[in-house]
Amino acid sequence: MTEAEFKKCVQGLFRQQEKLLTRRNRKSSGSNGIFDRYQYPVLTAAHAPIPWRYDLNRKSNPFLLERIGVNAVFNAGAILNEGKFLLVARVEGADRKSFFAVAESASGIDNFRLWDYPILLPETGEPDINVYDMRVVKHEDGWIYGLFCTERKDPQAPAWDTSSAVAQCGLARTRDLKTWERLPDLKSKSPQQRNVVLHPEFVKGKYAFYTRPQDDFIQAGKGGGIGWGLAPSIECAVIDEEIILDNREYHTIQEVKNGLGPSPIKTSRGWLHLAHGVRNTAAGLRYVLYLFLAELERPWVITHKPAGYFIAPEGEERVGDVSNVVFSSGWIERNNGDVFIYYASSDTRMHVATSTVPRLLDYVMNTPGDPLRTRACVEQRCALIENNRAVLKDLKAHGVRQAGKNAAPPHKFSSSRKRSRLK
Ligand code: M1P
Repeated sequence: MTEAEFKKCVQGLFRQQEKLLTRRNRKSSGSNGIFDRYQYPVLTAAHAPIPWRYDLNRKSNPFLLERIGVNAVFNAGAILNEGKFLLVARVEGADRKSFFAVAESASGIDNFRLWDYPILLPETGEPDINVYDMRVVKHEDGWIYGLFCTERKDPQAPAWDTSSAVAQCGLARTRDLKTWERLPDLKSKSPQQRNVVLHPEFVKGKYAFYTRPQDDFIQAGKGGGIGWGLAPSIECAVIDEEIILDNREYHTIQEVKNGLGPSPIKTSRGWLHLAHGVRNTAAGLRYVLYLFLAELERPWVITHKPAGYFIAPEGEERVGDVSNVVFSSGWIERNNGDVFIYYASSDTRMHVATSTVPRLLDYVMNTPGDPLRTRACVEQRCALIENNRAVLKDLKAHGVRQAGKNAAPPHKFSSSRKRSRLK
């Protein structure tokens, strides 16, 4: 490449990326009334700045090759800071190691740009091999905390086993998301901790954590799920006792595992939570998002929990490095009650969905819970149909016509008739 050709190619790289970074994002059609999806992902590997990936010096890179690739950008924490929507994204290099980087947008739905440098996170005395999935929490003590998963090779694993890891909760804090102070990792009785989230307020004068104890906890017959525990200090956070706040449950969207997403939103009716549930399928694990509400005074007590999922992977979201996954570790509530839900699809890219606190509360408080039996589920649906028939009759009386109306009455079989028909 001549010098002129090289320059042209460099300009081409920037021009192409600029198109992506300035692209407008619009609401997709077909909302279910609970939230709106958007046409494009908000952050992808292609959003990683050119200087992070290319050596732009013709002498050391005469073919203008991409030197340090980025594989995916996903599972971001989120915070509104000085009026800007900030995502603390998990950026995964082509080398499989993840790190954190802040992306900023004025609208929250498009034009996210990563800051010039990724976060250079301080290490503890026991260096992290990999870090991922930071939850960002503005705590009432005045600090912004980042809680993330830190993974290191399992020291107990035999030499041939090069994949077993120990996952624990790493802690860091900042005032500006640029300079970070690393704190010792959270200590609990569980040998594995992922998806740990800090509650934004003190509870009984202590720091409160949502946890996800594993292995020993489950083997001890305690079930496992989203846990809750208190620590007197954050500089040396130790949880002595964990209780399970939201259990795994047979034949639900969270039968294999679950984990909390971002820190909860405080509403007049309780703490609003976003979490992920995992179930098994013949095609592997399926991750979906669900919501629940907990008491204001006793945040470890759930008051409302709709059955099933709130967001499940759809369309292109279904495919990626780990397919059939949606995962959220960040959402933002604006003063006017708008809620921006940031979720990743298939461990590959970030999306946004928007809703409002009143809508989400209506969904959480008035959607029936899971009765855990198929017959009871059908009864719930029949009750809805029955009510709607009365409403529709009334609407018809006022001249509203229904498209594709099927006037057949609901079948009401007695148990014995049902049995004979099924034979
Ligand atoms: O691959 C799906 C997700 O798997 C893990 O989440 P969990 O521990 O809840 O199963 C994490 O590795 C997460 O980053 C990933 O998105």
